[in-house]
Amino acid sequence: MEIKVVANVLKLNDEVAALNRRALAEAGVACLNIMGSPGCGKTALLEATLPRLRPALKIGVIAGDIATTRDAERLAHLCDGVTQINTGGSCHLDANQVRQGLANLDLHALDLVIIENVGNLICPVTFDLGQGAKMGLFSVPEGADKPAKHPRIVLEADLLVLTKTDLLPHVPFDKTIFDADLRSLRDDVTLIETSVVSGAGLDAWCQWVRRFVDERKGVQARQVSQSRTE
Ligand SMILES: Nc1nc2c(ncn2[C@@H]2O[C@H](COP(=O)(O)OP(=O)(O)O)[C@@H](O)[C@H]2O)c(=O)[nH]1
Ligand SMILES: [Mg+2]
Ligand SMILES: [Zn+2]
Repeated sequence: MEIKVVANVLKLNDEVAALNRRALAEAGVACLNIMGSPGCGKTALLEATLPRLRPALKIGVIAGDIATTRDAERLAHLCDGVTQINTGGSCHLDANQVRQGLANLDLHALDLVIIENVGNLICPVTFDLGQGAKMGLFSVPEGADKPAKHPRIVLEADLLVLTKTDLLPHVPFDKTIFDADLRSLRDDVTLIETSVVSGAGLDAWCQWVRRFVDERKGVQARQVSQSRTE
């Protein structure tokens, strides 16, 4: 009985996620769902790179947190629209919350919506939000064993980022173990190593984002024209 209830919740979520995906496709907006533990550097990465990605890309942000509007406040002046979703205790965003967040953004004026998910590496991975790509963050001070302990994000992410590499000389972090665990889970995974302090990897991340937006818009345009001829 328990299992059936959980399955129904996820089924309903998936139906709303499909509506989100369709709304994004019709507006021609790519969407990236960023997941990582609390404090791994999700907002800091956006603060450091949104000014480089704009104005060429018009970017909206949906920030998910249990409480406060602090991330939205940090990002408001750096993007073309921001919505904060307070989950009121829930440890992940669901598709319905994102649907409300999307309704608060002027999608036709955007190229990309970035979702900063609630800081957590467990259930956010299981909730489809309608995104076109998932990105997982690990940070150096969390320790090298986190990919092995959180295999699902490694298996499902379109991009992984290792943040805070400026701290490598200062904290014990066995990069050999980190890399070996990643590769044993997924040989083909793309990993970008970043630091907002040294600036390392920020260009590579921006390049990845630009390419993702281009490719995603191409896929969406084909899907929309195909659905109109059906
Ligand atoms: N040394 C260092 N600290 C960082 C880096 N990125 C973020 N931080 C710090 O880590 C803390 C949490 O960052 P934040 O972006 O709020 O994390 P979030 O909870 O994942 O959004 C803040 O004190 C940041 O200044 C980095 O690349 N290097
Ligand atoms: Mg944040
Ligand atoms: Zn949760």
